[in-house]
Amino acid sequence: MKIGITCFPTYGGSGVVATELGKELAARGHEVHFISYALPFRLDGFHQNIVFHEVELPDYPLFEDSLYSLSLTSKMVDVVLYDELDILHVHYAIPHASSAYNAKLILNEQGRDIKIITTLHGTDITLIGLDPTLLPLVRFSIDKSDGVTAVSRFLREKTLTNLGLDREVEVIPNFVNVDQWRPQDATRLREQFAPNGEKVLVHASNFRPVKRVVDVVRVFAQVREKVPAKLVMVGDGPDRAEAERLCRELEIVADVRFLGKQDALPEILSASDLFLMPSQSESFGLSALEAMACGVPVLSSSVGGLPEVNVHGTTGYISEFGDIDRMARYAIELLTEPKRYARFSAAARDRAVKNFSADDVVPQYERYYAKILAGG
Ligand code: GMT
Repeated sequence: MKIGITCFPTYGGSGVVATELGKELAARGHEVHFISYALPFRLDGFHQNIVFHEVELPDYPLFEDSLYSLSLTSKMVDVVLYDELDILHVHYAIPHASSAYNAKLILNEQGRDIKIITTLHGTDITLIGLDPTLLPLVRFSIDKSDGVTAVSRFLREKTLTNLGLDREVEVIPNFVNVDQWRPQDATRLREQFAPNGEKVLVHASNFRPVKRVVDVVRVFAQVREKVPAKLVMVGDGPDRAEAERLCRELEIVADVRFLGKQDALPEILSASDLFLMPSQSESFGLSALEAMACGVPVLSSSVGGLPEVNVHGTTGYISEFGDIDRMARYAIELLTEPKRYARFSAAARDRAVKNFSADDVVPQYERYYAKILAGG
């Protein structure tokens, strides 16, 4: 099959999922064409069967705002025609679904049919997609997609209710390559993080307000009073400065390391004991799944699709969003009971392998492509 994939190329779960899907599809013999304004950051190295098409923007003084969504449409038309794509699969509805629908209209005029699949990831439905400046277009372009998938049952329900849609939305969960994301020997890194054998708590995100990184610091501060522990913060974003300020205020700077953006996440996770995800909104929680695949239990909030990933009392614990005391209690419980911890760690890895491995989930996309191409 020849598949065009459009996603945001920068840091962010939807771009990660799209890129990993493209790599997995290419490894299965499909021809994959990425169409975006920059090379997706996880598309490192050379990959057989993968081509990247950069969307160039017109440079004209009259256009004060970016015309990206229009240039994207034009590039989609070109790639569909000249690389003879079978399907266009866009990740994150805004603006990709409407760009793809415009491309479909243009191609139809030329007697060329192209099927469009839109995968919904989260805030395209739960937040920015509801903004009155975008809502009519988001609703229309999702409705006009030949196929629509959502990364969790929660997001499927939100799509239908928030947008008032009555259409089929297939749930295909996010996935991990469980050979790459697995417990590794990270003894040396652990010694660096925790030279005196302290427990290591870890958080990884884009530090946007929705991730509640300040809650991460507050939970850690409580845990540290009962258990010798260190906190490792991976990623960067608008709330990093506030989290750093809070560490200074709480006088825990010596026990917290802000690493910024990092590539070696499987190793960092393998050197950690507990992953914290106290988010305010999360349609799935891909980084929680990555932690689980590395055998790291997750302490998360109960919002959105998180309970579909993290099973309370088995792979970690779930608390009401904002309930810092409860999260800290759960963390202390797990970190001080070695037998229970070992059970949770094994169950986290087991759940990732059995429910969310690329080998199981990618064929779900392949079957869905086939169904849509057959007019289903
Ligand atoms: O929707 C967003 O905020 C952006 C998106 C992204 O690109 O990071 O994140 C969403 O998609 C991820 C991949 O499917 C999910 O794991 C995240 O839970 C989801 N974020 C939110 O729902 C806030």
